[in-house]
Amino acid sequence: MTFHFETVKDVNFYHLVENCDSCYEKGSVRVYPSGCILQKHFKQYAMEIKNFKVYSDDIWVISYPKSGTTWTQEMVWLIENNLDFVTARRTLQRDRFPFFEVKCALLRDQKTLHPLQMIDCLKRPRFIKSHLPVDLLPAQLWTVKPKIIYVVRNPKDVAISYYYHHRLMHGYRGNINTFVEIFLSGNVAYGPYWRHVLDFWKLRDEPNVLINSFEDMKKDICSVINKTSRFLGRTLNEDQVTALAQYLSFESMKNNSSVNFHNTGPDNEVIDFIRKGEVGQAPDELEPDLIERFDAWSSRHLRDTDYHGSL
Ligand code: PPS
Repeated sequence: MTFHFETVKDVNFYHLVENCDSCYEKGSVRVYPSGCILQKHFKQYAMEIKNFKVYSDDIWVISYPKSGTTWTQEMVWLIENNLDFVTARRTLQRDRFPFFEVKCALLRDQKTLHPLQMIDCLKRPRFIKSHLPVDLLPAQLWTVKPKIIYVVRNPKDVAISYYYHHRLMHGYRGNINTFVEIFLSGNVAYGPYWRHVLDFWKLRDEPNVLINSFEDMKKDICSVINKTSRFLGRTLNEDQVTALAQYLSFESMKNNSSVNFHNTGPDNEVIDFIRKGEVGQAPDELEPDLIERFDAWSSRHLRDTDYHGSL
């Protein structure tokens, strides 16, 4: 596998550089083949990530950003840790289930000796979150074959959630319609949505891959808990499933400081990380014309595919 790095020069990407306080910088790179957009220091870690040592008892939760990652991580961690709700509430999720590439691709942290070392040295079994697309992930994921749970969410809700995330985390000063246009062009962090999702969709029959959807979790969390437990080789009784479903409810997660936090956006609005958690937010958030173009964009990308996940 060889990577090709291209400096992102698009005007709408520069809109994000100028209107965000973090995450976007001049010199950010688009990494091919998938076109994933990451900060320029990713170049020095791309091969190390590709060669990163994977263990068969690792558990990876992978997604395009804002697809229900945190929700899935909490479900998976609790299934694997005998429903230890006390430790889950007491310990920040990012310490129990760290974000693999965050310091290699997004934040620069001078204090860290080596950004992958912390992940490398995690107590096993390791719980690892990533938003990297298939082509940038460690190659051993496909030879050692640890359990991977990929979560998808319909792209309009992803784009809307990503907009609020940019206000919360990066002080984004632009408006939602502008942001969604940039999302459609693939010029946001992590790049093109459909490439990310479809590359994983092709792997859905791999025995070590489970694809869940945000929409199924909303509709029937107990079924998703059962399906995920079976995939992980665990059995939960009915009372345990009910208790976990309660812990994973939107209200409960919103009131849980190991996963939720809030910040003030650029217009002094208070934004929670666990913000709204709904399916089908587009009619309240986007202009009808943009929704139409969004749907046409999805149809174009899904032509000649057998995708029947979140739409
Ligand atoms: S991140 O930053 O990429 O890791 O974000 P991610 O965790 O993937 O997605 C955040 C969105 O998931 C929603 N969420 C939930 N919805 C319903 N129920 C529960 N329990 C829940 N937990 C997280 C969260 O609110 C974000 O979606 P939006 O639409 O912004 O509310």
